[in-house]
Amino acid sequence: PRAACPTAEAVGQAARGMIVAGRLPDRRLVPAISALAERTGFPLLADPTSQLRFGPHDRTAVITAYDLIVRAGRTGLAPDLVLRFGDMPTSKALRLWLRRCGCDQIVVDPPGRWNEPSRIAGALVRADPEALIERLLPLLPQARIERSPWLLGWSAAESAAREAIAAHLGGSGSLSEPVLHRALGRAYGDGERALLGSSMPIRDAETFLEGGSRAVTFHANRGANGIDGLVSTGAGIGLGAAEPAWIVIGDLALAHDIGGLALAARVATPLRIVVVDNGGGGIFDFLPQADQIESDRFRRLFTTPSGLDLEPVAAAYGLPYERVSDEAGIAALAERDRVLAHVPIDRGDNVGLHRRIAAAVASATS
Ligand SMILES: Cc1ncc(C[n+]2csc(CCOP(=O)(O)OP(=O)(O)O)c2C)c(N)n1
Repeated sequence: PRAACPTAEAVGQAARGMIVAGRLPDRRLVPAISALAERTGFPLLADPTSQLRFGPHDRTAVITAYDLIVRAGRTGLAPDLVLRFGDMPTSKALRLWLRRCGCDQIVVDPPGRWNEPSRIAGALVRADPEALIERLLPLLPQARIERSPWLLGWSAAESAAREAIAAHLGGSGSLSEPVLHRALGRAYGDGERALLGSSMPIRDAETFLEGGSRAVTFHANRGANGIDGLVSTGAGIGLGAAEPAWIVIGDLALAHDIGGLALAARVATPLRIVVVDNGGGGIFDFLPQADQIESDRFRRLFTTPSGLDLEPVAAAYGLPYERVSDEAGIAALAERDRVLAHVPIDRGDNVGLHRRIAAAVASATS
């Protein structure tokens, strides 16, 4: 007989199990994790950088709008077991919600990694995730709770949230950051790479990227030095993979690695640099100090816009420049081999728009 496997026991006994997948460096684990979701009937909350949101694999259990769904706080969606792969997803709302729900959490952490900064896991499984899943699958009953009210509840919340977002963004004229990421999600091609910058691209991608059947690989570089070197990193990602790459970054991140444009202009692989020019760091408008400091001072101390004129910057490095102001312009970037796409965004309504969308999702999912 096979040795007992505590993870298989916990998964087999869970009535409301959930898989949470954060950043994984490549697409290697996609078949295994999606097979596990299929076998268990667990909803699969997938950060874009988990690589599970996009691809030809079975995506029926994939939940993309979890940040807004958990903010809405509907009861009945709380799990009794969480099985987590990769980093903790970016969403702070998800992190807090998982902490509050008090359920059992198993974090699968390959040796040499530390993916559990929240310190809420009941168990850390030090194993290669692929090997662990291979071991688990034959021990689990076939689709134990497939099409159960539990999974259907999550799928219904996902559809309702996506519809509420679409209804809200439908009539948008100019490009807002949510609309931009939705459009980018439709433009990324099969086999392409996308590097998502901090602060807002990684967050807005997490909330507004719908899934798709194209195998796109997402990268991010978060943390204390998260906005340094992103142009060079993106150029290196495309070159190393020998695949077309997108770099989606804010105006400040571009300023931090402006010298990287010299490399970006010369790499052999197609490279599309999308600069979300919202006049400095976008996240700060969401923080409490935004209303507590006089606006000029707030701009000088927190948002710190670069003030760069991007057209001559692109010209100086020999990069084709394009100013993009609508969704069709974003779609057209997929045809370009090399471009610095400048997307001016009016930051004035950004926080309000995010809050209205959250409210629309809350009423659609409650
Ligand atoms: C080297 C470095 N400096 C500062 C930070 C803190 N930080 C994270 S996001 C951010 C703002 C980035 O602004 P921008 O590139 O314009 O993107 P946006 O926030 O508008 O999405 C800052 C200052 C960091 N992560 N790395």
